[in-house]
Amino acid sequence: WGAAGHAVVGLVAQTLLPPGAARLVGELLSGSTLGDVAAWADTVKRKGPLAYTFDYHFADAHDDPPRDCNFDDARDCPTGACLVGAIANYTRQAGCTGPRLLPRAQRAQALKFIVHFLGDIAQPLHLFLRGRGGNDQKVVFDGMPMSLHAVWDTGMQRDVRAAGRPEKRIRSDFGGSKDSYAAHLVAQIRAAAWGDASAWISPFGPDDTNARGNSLAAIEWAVEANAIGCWAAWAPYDADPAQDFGAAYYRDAVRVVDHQIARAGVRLADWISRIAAACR
Ligand code: DCM
Ligand code: DCM
Ligand code: DCM
Ligand code: ZN
Ligand code: ZN
Repeated sequence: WGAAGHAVVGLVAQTLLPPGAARLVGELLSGSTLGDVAAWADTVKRKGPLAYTFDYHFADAHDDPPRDCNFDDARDCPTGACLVGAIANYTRQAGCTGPRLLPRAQRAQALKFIVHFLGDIAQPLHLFLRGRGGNDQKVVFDGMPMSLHAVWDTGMQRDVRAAGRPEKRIRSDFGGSKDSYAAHLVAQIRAAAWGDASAWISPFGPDDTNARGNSLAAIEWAVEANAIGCWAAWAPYDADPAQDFGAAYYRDAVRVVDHQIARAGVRLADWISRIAAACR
């Protein structure tokens, strides 16, 4: 997601945090909210001392979408240098279950990575090798050239960096307000618009990892987002790569964007509340 999508994931989660978890967040972030810090990880991944985190924003399924979609942790993240490994690593750094508590600044930074990566793992195109997650598929969205990846990251929502680009969902339905969009998603969650949201919570928790050190819950989320990307992102792309993606493609895919951002917000609130429970 772009900055707006990440912020909305954070805003949804912040609203759903139980009091103990909200206290931990307030302490570590010095009063900033999950919405404030959600996009930070994208600002440090390209250059500077944290450039090694670039690969942590996605996980390349070596599958063949849309004919055959699957995410296989052993095949697709063997070294842990991808989303499902990064989520385990930063969860450990932020929490209180290790041999000793890490310095506060390191825990705060780890929390900011968690907020971001639980968003990225719900963006279906972050779970595909094909076209580097759709970056190589050059398409048109409401008359503007962009990659298929950018259609999902920003085109369908709103990129605060680029006023001239589409702000489709947030602009056309929420008056340009991320807060209104987040409030709408929270209302949908509470009304069980997608069914019981507690079913989105993995039986695996922050401490559950496999032999590669990858997060078992994150692997479930990766498998799910890859399967969704198969029919929601790739099949309608291949049906007509020359279409304007702001029309029929948008109308179908934006429902999936809502669902995935809502899922990410619910999972993030639960994840942080479980981390906080181990800190008391
Ligand atoms: N992003 C951001 N701030 C930056 C760089 C990127 O908020 N300084 C967000 C908006 C982008 C998204 O990250 O659309 C995806 O990053 P990119 O496509 O540049 O890798
Ligand atoms: N922070 C951020 N984005 C914001 C506000 C704050 O990434 N919009 C980060 C910077 C710090 C942490 O949150 O690491 C706490 O911020 P501060 O100490 O400035 O309140
Ligand atoms: N990306 C991805 N899968 C890849 C490579 C990149 O999902 N295999 C994401 C990371 C950025 C965006 O795509 O958010 C832009 O990547 P790039 O800077 O490589 O064009
Ligand atoms: Zn992206
Ligand atoms: Zn990212």
